[in-house]
Amino acid sequence: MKKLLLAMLSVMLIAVLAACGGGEEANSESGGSNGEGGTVTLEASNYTFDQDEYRVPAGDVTIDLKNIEGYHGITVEGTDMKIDGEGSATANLKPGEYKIICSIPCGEGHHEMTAMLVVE
Ligand SMILES: [Cu+2]
Repeated sequence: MKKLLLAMLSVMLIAVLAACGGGEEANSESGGSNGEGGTVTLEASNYTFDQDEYRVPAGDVTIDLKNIEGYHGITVEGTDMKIDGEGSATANLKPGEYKIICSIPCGEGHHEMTAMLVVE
């Protein structure tokens, strides 16, 4: 009788351990900096970006920059993302608001060339 009880206990213990392991896996997939991320496309012209605000899920965020008019680049404050002219950059971003600024002195409206990257 005692042996049966012991066997039942150990089966329960294994079940509990397995459940815990599964939970941890799920957490590491959905949590922190390993979110889905995404790509945003910025179109730069003299002297503005095509949107004031770009929204993207947290994780590996890629920015594609296109120059529609003039020659512009971007830096994203608080990250090491930097693009001169056309191209793309990727960084792992946590939720927050990041200011995008034109990195190339492109003309008289240069200082107004800002936009917001909202990472959710
Ligand atoms: Cu510019």
